Amino acid sequence: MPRATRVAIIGAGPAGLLLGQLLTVAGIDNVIIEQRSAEHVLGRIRAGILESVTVDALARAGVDQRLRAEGLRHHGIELSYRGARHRIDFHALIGRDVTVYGQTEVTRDLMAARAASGMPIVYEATDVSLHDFDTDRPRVTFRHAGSAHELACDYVAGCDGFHGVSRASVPETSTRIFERVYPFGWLGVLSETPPVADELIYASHERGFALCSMRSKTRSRYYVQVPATERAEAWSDARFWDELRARLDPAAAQALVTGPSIEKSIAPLRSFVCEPMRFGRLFLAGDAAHIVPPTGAKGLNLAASDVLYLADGLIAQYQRGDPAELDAYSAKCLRRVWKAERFSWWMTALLHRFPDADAFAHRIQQAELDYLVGSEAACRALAENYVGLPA
Ligand code: RFL
Ligand code: PHB
Repeated sequence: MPRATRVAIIGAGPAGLLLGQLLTVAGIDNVIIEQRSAEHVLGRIRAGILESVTVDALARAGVDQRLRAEGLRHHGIELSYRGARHRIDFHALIGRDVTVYGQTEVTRDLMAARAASGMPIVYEATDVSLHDFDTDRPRVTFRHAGSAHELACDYVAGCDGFHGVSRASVPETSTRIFERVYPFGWLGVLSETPPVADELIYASHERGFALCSMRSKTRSRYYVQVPATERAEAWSDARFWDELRARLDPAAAQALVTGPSIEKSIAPLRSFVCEPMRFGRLFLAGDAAHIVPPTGAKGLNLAASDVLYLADGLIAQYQRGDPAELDAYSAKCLRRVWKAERFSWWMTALLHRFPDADAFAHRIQQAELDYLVGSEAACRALAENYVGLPA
């Protein structure tokens, strides 16, 4: 176990693994410390849509071979409401597209690259604690396989997600938190069945929102909006498929191929931003600093853009002794983060049923959907945000 490194990275989700790889490629020593096992990290089914900025970041990290071969390029999405579907053609509107490639696969590719690089990664670390990041000599302590360890470093990258130790180590008086918790969650099912359509369908229905997504041409990912208090155990596969079918347009409901679920879980929906994203020599990146509701497919992509900025800042510092990019890190990230927060909040408000919405709110929501599908300008605004704003 190394006793010192340049950058200590807390968390081996996509943010931590990608940062590790970008630094390794640039010749900057780093150690990743993760509290769970590699199998546990790979078992979490999460995001599925990559922006081109994320694909480019993975290419720069040298982990895009399988993504290029197996990822599905999608030129648009479909919106379904009042029994009909309306296509938003990203390619025609703005000449760009997105790639369908699961977060699990991104993580698997990054883990393989880490193993090949020989750079240290510690799984199943417990009692991870951050010390002295307000000085020039930060340290990370943790326990692993029964013994205590201390790692001295120049910088700490807090990539340990929403519930991690990094943000929690910062005094509350040094942060400002912005938060919105939604009164519903998404019940998700993964199944070894062909997707109902060639592209994603985002459905707004009086029974609630539904999303038809996919991982490949033979594996589907579906979601239905459920109350925040709901438990996944209350949903048999049959109940899930009936509810999904009820929220789709007749053609999609007819075409839906069902099968046993491989995974079923509920994700709460939340908007959250912690400002700033830097505290002395501690930098927060990804879900450790911000959460978006999944409606805009932005969570994983924001984690990737934070990490790109952080890697560039650390490279400028180590290779040229130039601290300017690290100094600008928080402000630069937050500008992009807030635009993604706005878009994700807007998509969520547009497509979900809110339990406290009155008749006026319903009419406004319907009018907004009608305006959107009838206006090229509005469709272009959605397309521009969905495929991802420039890094
Ligand atoms: P992650 O993926 O949460 O990884 C953080 C890692 O840090 C570890 N960790 C610690 N390690 C050491 N010490 C500690 N004290 C630690 N505490 C935690 C954790 O075990 C974990 O391995 O954050 P990262 O890397 O920032 O990546 C962000 C993305 O994972 C996230 O934005 C998206 O997955 C969000 N998200 C979704 N985004 C989408 O774009 N589309 C989706 O469909 C979608 N579904 C989801 C999601 C997030 C979910 N969460 C967080 C509950 C579904 C769920 C259920
Ligand atoms: C997914 O495939 O899991 C997915 C796709 C698009 C979203 C959210 C989740 O907006």
